[in-house]
Amino acid sequence: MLKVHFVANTRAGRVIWLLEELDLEYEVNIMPFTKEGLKSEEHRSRHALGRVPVLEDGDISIFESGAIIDYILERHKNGGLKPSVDSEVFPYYLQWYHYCEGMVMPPMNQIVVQTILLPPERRDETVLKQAQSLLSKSLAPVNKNLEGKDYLIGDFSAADLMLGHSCFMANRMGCVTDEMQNIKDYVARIEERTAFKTAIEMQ
Ligand SMILES: N[C@@H](CCC(=O)N[C@@H](CS)C(=O)NCC(=O)O)C(=O)O
Repeated sequence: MLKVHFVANTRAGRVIWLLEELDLEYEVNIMPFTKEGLKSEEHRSRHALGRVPVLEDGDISIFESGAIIDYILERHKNGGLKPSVDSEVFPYYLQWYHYCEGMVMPPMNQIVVQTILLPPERRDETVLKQAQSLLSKSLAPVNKNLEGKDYLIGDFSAADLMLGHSCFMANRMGCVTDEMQNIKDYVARIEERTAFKTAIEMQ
């Protein structure tokens, strides 16, 4: 049975969302977002940095949400939620899938560090402003791409599990401005999905 090591309100929600979309059976180890949970010897043996998500499948234990999602699609769902290699949207599927961790999440991480994780006396307003500006710039092409489309490549795909989840998080953090109406509509569409609701409500 697939087992997901999970913390609420993190990227681990992407994996639960996928498993729910595919209607696959899984177990969840819900951990608190605390040093005791994430940085325990037990969890560091699964992920040296003490992070989530981690997926176990029999003897296999892997981390990185993008790798986990692709692994599940290939090994457990025969490439479902992913266009075929010869499809005309395949290159754009890959592009948006990787744009998430490559371009959108680095400034998002910095914003979380500067507004939530660091104690107030160690926060840096300049670093925060730079990260907010970079996040806005990174989201602008996503907003443009969504013009006239329900999802990133038209039909719902695993690229939405990655980048759609980040858009949801960015919107919740107040980082999606009114000019990015396509992203706001996209997030509203995602929030209507039953599988997404299950993942986001898991505590
Ligand atoms: N690129 C990794 C990022 C993993 C990551 O940083 N996860 C965060 C939660 S969203 C975490 O576990 N943070 C705990 C910490 O920083 O101590 C992925 O996509 O899985």
